[in-house]
Amino acid sequence: MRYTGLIDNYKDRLPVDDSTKLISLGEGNTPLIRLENIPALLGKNMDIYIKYEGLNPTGSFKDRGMTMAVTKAVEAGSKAIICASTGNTSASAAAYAARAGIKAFVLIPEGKIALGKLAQAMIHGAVIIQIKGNFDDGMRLVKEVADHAPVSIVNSINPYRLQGQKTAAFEIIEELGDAPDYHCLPVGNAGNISAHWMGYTEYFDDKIAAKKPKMVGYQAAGAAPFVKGEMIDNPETIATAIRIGHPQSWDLAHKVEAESNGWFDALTDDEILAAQKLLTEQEGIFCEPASAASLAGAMRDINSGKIPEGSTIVCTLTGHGLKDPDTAITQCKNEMININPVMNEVRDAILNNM
Ligand code: AN7
Repeated sequence: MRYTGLIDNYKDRLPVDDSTKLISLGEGNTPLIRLENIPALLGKNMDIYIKYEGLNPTGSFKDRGMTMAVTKAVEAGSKAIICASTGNTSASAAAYAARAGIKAFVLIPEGKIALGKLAQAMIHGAVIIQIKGNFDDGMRLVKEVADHAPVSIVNSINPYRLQGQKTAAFEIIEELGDAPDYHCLPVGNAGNISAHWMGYTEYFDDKIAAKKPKMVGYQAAGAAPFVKGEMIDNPETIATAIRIGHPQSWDLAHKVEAESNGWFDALTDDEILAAQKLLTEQEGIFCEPASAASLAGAMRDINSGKIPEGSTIVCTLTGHGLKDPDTAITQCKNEMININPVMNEVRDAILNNM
């Protein structure tokens, strides 16, 4: 059977009917990869799984929400969508708008989105509006302008986004046979952690899962309003995807924390980059910096015993590493070897580096 995307796969659990025209690029159904080498390095007996959301059509989890949001926008007769974005939402909105034959307007913080994401928004033909401000400024403007122009907002304040994104939890339960003990995610606006909790709760209530996980949200230290307990006006982090100080799902996320007995914590940029590198070198999995916050946090909490030995853990890697080539190259200090095009020099390069 050909896989035709997550709405088709879960149509009984999503707000569509037989007459709804689905706008899909085959999103969802992403790999759940068991870590082989990192648990041994930690010296712990742990089942750590990576939900590799970077393998969605535009390279991030946003596609799960965007297929729903754009499907419903088109169904409602909308001819244009709009979002503020740290990059991935704009890339996804641009692609799904192209697929639907409608217009995408994207507000991005000038100079603060990763190169791959900018390339995507541009090549798909979105109208790119760079603002001299950050994501939070963009979000405020998008909400204001939606009352003055015929555009549908496709940020995660659009409830269809979370409906689409909850399907990641369904897939995990189906593959593991139950929910994990802990689910770790990077947190920006906190839409995704809230959507996962919706999915876990739905399968638990329908007795498809016997348990629900503790939800653990990790932020970048310079952009950690949930850890600080209040909004932040000038968020800063190398993980530009989660450079957000005024999360849109503030109340929802606190509900998730309380209901799941989970917690929020923050990682420094150095910790985030170290986890990104460890994952690429030890497991062959390349994610963008923001995504690595989930593994960085999980490793810290495993080491401290906060996440006990023997637990089953899922870490979501929200975006592909190719989204941000600059940060990847900059952090690789191992220099390239430059040689003349002769065999001896190639041989020496090999023998000196075995
Ligand atoms: C790779 O694209 O907010 O906590 O505008 O791109 O649901 O906000 C991106 C967020 C984590 C945080 N990882 O998810 C945007 C945007 C990556 C991301 C998050 C984002 P939420």
